[in-house]
Amino acid sequence: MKNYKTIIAIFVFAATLLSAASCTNDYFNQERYEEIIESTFPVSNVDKYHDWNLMQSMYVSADLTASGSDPYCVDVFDKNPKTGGATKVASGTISGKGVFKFTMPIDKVPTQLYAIAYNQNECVVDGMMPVTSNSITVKSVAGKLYSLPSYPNISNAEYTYLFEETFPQCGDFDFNDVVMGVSMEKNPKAINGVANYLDVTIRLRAVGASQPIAACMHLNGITADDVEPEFSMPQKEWDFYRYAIDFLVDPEGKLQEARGGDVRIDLFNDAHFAMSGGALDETGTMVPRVYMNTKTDTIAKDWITMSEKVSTYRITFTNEGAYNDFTFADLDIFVISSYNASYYEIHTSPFFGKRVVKDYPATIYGYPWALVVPDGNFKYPVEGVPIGRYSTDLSYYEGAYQLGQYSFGAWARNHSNKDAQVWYHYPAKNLVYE
Ligand SMILES: [Ca+2]
Repeated sequence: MKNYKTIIAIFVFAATLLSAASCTNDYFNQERYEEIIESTFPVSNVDKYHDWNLMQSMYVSADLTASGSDPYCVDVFDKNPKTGGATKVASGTISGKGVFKFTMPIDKVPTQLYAIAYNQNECVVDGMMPVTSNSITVKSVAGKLYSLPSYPNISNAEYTYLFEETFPQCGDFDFNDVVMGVSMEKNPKAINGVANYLDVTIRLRAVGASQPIAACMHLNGITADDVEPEFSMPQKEWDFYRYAIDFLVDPEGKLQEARGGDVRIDLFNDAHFAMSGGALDETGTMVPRVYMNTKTDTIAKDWITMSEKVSTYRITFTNEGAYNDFTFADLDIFVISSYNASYYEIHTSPFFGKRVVKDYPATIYGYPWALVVPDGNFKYPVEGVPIGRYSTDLSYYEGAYQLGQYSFGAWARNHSNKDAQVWYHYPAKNLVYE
């Protein structure tokens, strides 16, 4: 019965979308489309007000006027960086007084954070600060100096961007079609003496897809007036802009303009080719169109294991306010896949429906085809296993994150359920890629 319903839904869906492509947007039956998605999404009764957000916006309020008007870098850590195992969660640059933003996982807002304010010559704040109303205060005291920080091996907070390639169609919602670990490091002029750099490091972890997928990075709210026109990335031994979706062109180190006026960097044209490191299949002419790092079974040989591919993009900010306020909540990394002769962009929340590169004829706001999980060690589902499943008929949780009240399904059904906001820490054994 269930399968029959799904087949009919997919058939109607294809017909609906066909009319969308052949006519104008006005002929697209949005209501019918939403019904189809509702009936095929693996979790039933999804929260209508879901924002699919796992990040909390946080603030650093700094007053360094007691130390003069020189710019200082303020670094924030989740614990004392001298004791090991600390992660850097934020950096900003402050001359005198100022505020800057960062994000923390919504389920892990701490009661205190460690802050250091320093420049090339001196350190004026060094200690644990209480968190009040998602904010910490960093204040220097006249004449009080600490030794300059030199902490080896402090990692930056890394978030995981997960994509389902099938938008605007339903898919298996395993959210592993492209998996990227993303971290940001602010390296301000107060430390390097040159400029306010933002380094975005993207760790391409998996491509659990069989069709070509491109990717792009849009810096929300950042225009050409806020940044230098050129960015840098390390030279690759293979061409990130070759193959399949012959769509994005090599930006050759120049920031491009997004629709609406922000800046963007096209990342790659073909996730398989990027992940393979430029390797082709046994014919030597085709991109290996197989699952990469999402399968381990020995039955079908439609998969390979690849090393992760890491790239750092350096953007130079000229607008200090924009630099300080730029957080993961503004980092719109998305993928592009083709369906029915159109290219569709698949964005994470809150960028659902954004048109950065080109227009496309469908939008749906209630359901996700992409997620940001605020954890660099997030274990994504193995091929074909939905991230979570719940049907009111059966009333139990399934899928890769199925731990009852701490499951993806429970979160999908109620976005403000505090217990369920921790779902991403509780993978089901053998249903995630390890
Ligand atoms: Ca997949």
